[in-house]
Amino acid sequence: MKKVYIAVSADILHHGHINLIKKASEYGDLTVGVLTDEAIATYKRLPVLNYENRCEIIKNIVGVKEIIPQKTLDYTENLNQLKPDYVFHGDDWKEGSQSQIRQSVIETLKGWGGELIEIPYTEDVSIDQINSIIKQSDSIPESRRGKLKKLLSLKKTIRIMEAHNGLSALIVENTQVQKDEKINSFDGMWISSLTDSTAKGKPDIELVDMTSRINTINEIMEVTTKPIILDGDTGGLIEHFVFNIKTIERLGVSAIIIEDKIGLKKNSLFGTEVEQTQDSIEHFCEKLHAGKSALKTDEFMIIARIESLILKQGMEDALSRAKAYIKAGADGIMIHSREKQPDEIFEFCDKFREFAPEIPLVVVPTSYNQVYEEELSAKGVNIIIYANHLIRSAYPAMQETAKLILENERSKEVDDKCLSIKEILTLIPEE
Ligand code: SPV
Ligand code: MG
Repeated sequence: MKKVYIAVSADILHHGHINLIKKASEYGDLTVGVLTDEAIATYKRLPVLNYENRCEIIKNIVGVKEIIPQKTLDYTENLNQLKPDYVFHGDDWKEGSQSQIRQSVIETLKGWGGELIEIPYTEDVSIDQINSIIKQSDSIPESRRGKLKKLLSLKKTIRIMEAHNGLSALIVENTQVQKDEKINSFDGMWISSLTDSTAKGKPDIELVDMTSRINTINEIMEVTTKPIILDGDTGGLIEHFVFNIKTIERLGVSAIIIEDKIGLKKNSLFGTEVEQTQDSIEHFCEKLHAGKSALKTDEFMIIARIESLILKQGMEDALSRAKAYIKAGADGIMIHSREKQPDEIFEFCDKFREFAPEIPLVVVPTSYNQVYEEELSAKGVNIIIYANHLIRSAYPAMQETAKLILENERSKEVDDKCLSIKEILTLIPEE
């Protein structure tokens, strides 16, 4: 009997899958690789059904002989293990984001003379329509709030990008690139105080008030589904924080990060060039504890941000604060640095993991940006935030366009720097 292999996520199952299974099983004993929750989360939204449920469905379909987990989008590991005579897939992956994965399947099969058989994609399946229905329910606060915790349970390290309005959030939501045998995308959004303030032409000194921040959150929430982490600055007065946190939680935000500074807050990347005061451990712990007590769900996370390295207070101070903040109820720790080298961040990570093996650890590699995500991940970092890059890249592009128009006294010269009129008109679909 020949061996046949297909891989499916089976989160949305339709007659196209049944057709594929039927055809594949006619060629021999069919093994189905079911993509794990983690594998699905690396390239699209979190699965609606978990791995066990999806396996239960697949193994009861006529023609399926065996199921095995497929841990990545890439087939290589399973193919090398099984050495199937045939792999079946719909012909829809010849182009687009999965074409590299297809290529590696073809190469791997060559190792033992296996063959890839592609059957015509079942045209009348409107996956887009099904996805858009899921997307609508995915964006409501109740389904959105818990997504960050869920992602953290599935992936060792997640990648977050700043968004400061609906349009930048759509870029975070939808941008994907194919990289080797993976599809890279962002896992969620950071609503930065710096970029939210800058977009409004205001300095990053807690001047943009909570009502305005909530408007930004709502604008972003309305058009996206990925989890949101709010930069909560210092969290403000404890008496105000306990109210604000309930509002933020109710909106469907997944986490707030508050920093241990007090008084007039300035951006951390100024470091000690400007006057900034670190909060006392006792007072900040009181804030964390009060915040945690005010929450209504266990989905929402309060992450404590330590400014000791920014303010040159030393590693020991940073570590003892981390211990105290965890004890006060923090669901995670963010450690910030403005050094050009990652050494102090790496040292913190190593020492932190000695006493907090499970607590989510967040970093913002803006100044030490030569470091790859994989290196941070190996140091035990769970959340990597790109805190300001969309607005920082948009500004020079807009300024250049403005200058070119002034220089030329017409706009023809900026044509190739702009979306065409057709593109801008259709960028945001009407439904
Ligand atoms: C922000 O994005 O507003 C932050 C991160 O707080 S940083 O600008 O690096 O302080
Ligand atoms: Mg900030």
